[in-house]
Amino acid sequence: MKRISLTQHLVEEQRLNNNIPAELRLLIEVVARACKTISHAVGKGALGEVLGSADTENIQGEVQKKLDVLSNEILLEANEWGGHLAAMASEEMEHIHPIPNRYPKGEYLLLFDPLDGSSNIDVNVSIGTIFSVLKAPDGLGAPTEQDFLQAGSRQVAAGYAVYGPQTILVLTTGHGVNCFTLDREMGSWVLTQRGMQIPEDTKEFAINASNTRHWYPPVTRYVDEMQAGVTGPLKKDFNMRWIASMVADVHRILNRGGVFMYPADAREPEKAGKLRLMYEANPMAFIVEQAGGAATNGQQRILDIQPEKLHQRVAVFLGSKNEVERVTKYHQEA
Ligand code: AHM
Ligand code: MG
Repeated sequence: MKRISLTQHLVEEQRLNNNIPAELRLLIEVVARACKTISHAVGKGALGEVLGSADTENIQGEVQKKLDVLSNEILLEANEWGGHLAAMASEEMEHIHPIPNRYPKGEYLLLFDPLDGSSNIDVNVSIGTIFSVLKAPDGLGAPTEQDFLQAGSRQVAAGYAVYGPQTILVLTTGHGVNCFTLDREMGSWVLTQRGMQIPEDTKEFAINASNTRHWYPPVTRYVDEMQAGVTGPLKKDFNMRWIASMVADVHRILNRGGVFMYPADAREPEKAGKLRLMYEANPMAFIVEQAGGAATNGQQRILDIQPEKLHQRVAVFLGSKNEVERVTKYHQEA
C-alpha cells in the first residue's frame, strides 16, 4: 500500500479544491498532533495515572474525569502558539479561551469536546475527541462568545478521533470524508479510507433504551416499529448497538450504516437532549452529511440551527439518510 500521510493528503486536497489554506492545514495538523498525545495518555491507562475522577465539575454540572481535564489542557496548549486561531471553546470550559496576547492571532475559531464518552474511560471502552472549525467574523477585535454562535453549515472543517483498538482520525473539510489511522510505531497519521459513504438504508439503530419511559411519542413510535421487526410496519428485523461514546457509535455508522438517536425527553423537559450543539452535534452532522447521511433534531437539519448559547443542547438523529428522514417525519407529523 502506498502510504499517504495526513500532511500529503491536506496539501493535495488544497491543490485540488483550493479549500485548505496553509493556516487551516496547520490548525488541522496541530489538532491531529494533540490527538496523538491524548491517544498516548489513554493507552497508558492506570500506568499513566490518568484514570478516575478529577473531583471537579464542568459547566454542564458533570463530574470531570482526569482525562477530560488532561485532554482539554493538551488541546489548549497545542493550539495556542501557532498563530492560526483567534480563540477556542470547549465542553470543559464555561467561557471561550482567547489566544493569549503573547502569541499572534489567526482567523479561525476552534471548538472541541476534548474527551467524548467519558463514562467509558475507566472501563477501557473506545472514547474520542470531537472538533469543529469556524472562521472568525471579519475584522474581529477581541473575540467573544457571540463570534462562535454560527450555524453548523458555516464550519470549514470538522473531525473526530477514536481511541479504540486502533487510533483513527476522521476528517472533513467539505469535500467528502476521509479516515486516517495512527501508525503507533512511526507516530504518523496514514490515510486508510477515502470518501467514506454511509449506506442510505440500514437495519441497525443506536439509542439509550434505559430512557424508554421518558421518550416523547415520535421516538417511541419509531423504536417500537423497528423492534416489531419483519412482521411490523418496517418489514425488517433491526439490530441494536449502544456504545455510549458518540465517536464510536458514529464511526460504526460511517462504516456500515445505522441511525443514532439522542432525543430530548421528559426527564428534564427544559433540556433539548443531552448532547451539545456546537462541539458534538454540529461537527458530527457535517461529517455525516459529507458522507451522504443526514442529521436532524427531529424538526430541522442540525446544520441550519442558529446557536444561541455556546453550551446549548440539541436532540440528535443522525446516520443513514432514509431512516433519519423517517424519524424526522414522525416528529413533524406529531
Ligand atoms: P460526554 O461528552 O460527557 O462524554 O457525553 C456525551 C456522551 C456521548 O458520547 C454518548 O453518546 C452519550 O453521552 C452517552 O450517554 P448515556 O450516558 O446516556 O448513555
Ligand atoms: Mg461528548
